[in-house]
Amino acid sequence: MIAEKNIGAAQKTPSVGEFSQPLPTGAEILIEALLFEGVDTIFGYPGGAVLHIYDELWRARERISHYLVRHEQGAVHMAEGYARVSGKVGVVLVTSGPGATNAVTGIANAYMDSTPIVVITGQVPKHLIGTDAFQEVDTVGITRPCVKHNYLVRDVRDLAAVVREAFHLARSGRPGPVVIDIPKDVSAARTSYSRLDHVSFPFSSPSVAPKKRSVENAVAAMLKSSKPVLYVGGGIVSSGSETELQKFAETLRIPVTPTLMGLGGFQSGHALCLGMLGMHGTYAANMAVAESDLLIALGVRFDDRVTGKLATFAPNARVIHVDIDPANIGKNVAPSLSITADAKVALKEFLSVVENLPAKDLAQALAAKESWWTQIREWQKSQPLRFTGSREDIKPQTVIRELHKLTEGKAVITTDVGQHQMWVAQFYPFTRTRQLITSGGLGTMGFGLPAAIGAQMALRDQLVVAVVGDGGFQMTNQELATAVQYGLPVKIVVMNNGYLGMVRQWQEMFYDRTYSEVDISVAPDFVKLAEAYGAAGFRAQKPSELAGVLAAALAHPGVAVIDVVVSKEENVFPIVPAGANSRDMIVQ
Ligand SMILES: Cc1ncc(C[n+]2csc(CCOP(=O)(O)OP(=O)(O)O)c2C)c(N)n1
Repeated sequence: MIAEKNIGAAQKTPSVGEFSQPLPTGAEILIEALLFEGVDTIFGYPGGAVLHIYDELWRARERISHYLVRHEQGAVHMAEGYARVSGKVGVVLVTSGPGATNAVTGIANAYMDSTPIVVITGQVPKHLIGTDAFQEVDTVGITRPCVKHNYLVRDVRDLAAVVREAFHLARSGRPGPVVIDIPKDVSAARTSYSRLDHVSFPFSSPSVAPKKRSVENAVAAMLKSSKPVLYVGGGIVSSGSETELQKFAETLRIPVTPTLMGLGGFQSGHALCLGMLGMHGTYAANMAVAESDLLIALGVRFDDRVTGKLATFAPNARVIHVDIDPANIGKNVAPSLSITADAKVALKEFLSVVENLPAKDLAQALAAKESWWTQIREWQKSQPLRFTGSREDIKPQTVIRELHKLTEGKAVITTDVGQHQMWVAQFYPFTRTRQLITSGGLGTMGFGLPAAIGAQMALRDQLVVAVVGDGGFQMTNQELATAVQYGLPVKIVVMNNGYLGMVRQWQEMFYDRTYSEVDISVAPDFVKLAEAYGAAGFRAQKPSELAGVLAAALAHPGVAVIDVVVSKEENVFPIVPAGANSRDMIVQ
């Protein structure tokens, strides 16, 4: 994992760039290498080990904008939000020691959700490494399990090649985070700089087309199947294959159920869409998977929040698994047929086979699925997503419905983790990819606000709304200062139930209502908090106030926090208890 070993392409063939001195420093080289990658935005926080880099960054400020955050975790979540809405690589710069450790939650989050980011960390000078020097941690060691790759750059001559490789790794294949740890003396050392335009990456094989035979076998199984389900995830988003997916599902009339990370990858309002599956998925989606005879899994990883008890997940189904990451295939569920490929490439291949079918074969395949659709419509009718309204309390589900109405379904939504996250997934029908930015794999409270700030940075003219819990908001609300400082007009809807709601729900349902350490009713006044940061604060306490307050806050031109006081003990339904069978959903 150190640079010397891993630079497959490190062509140490210097060509002198245009620098003030004959030979540039590591810091100058870093900036040039970042510019070469097209970087114009960095989220970061300075410190001793990165002072040379910050010094150069100041000189490069016309070409790269640096956004000063209030906590390094916020910087990484901002880079994630930025990357996920734009499809670009997000970039973070933090110092050694606590700067790096504060960034770890974000790095792990990006790893779990396959988000392309490059995190540059300062390190103590080389001669102090291993001496417990001030602000020294083994960043490469600490981040090793949660990065796609990491580097400790020991020689300034490697730096340009490392940056080139890091960006390539972050964005290629299954995207993810890459860490570059740069000792202070390396950022000060001088060498010549080569732009490495023509670097090849011997360690990465170009994406290969799926085998013709596998594609034909997969399509044959789909034609024959009388109860197929398309189970689609974040891979649809990363590969940008929503158009192919829709066309394919429509051609064979196969029902589609997206994961949390796949929401928007297939239009929620589409007649073939069953809604999300899994722990808080719809009844129809979970029943369809439970009864299915063929599960076509595209860009998913069979997460336990989706499968519940693995042994009884889709018990009657043959599984076709398409994923770009071979490590994902067979990890949790052994497929009958696997295709290691980009989802878009695979879908195109499937389509080309289907489109050349004789009309009679296609008609036969569609006829075989008719009774399946009758069954699915019955499930949908008998158990739709629902909740009980109230005249006294604002119901959290109503907040999401109202938000959907007021934003005409078009806003980019980020969330924290908890009940509100699931209500967003259930009650805000997403119609496009990259519209919902949420922490799926790691489940990181505090993700919502910084992710919204990063998203807003990339999408200056779009409405970005963070829906957060009163618990999660208190983990990263200091980033309100960042939003205000840079004029990023995010709207933050705080679903204030005075509890760590999702934990309280589990305690109510599975621990005899023993509410152990979940009361967070002692909290700041969120309106005053917003005002203290120079943002606008709004509050809705009664159902009659909700629409008006939300509308006013969304129309506010700057950063706005809306404290929505919601019913305290609402539960998310359906729920599949952890480790249970998905057909054992509790619906209400
Ligand atoms: C950093 C972190 N710590 C703990 C948890 C465990 N956890 C999951 S949901 C939850 C409660 C969240 O409460 P709140 O933010 O108020 O949202 P709500 O569930 O009420 O919508 C907790 C503590 C977590 N996901 N992340």
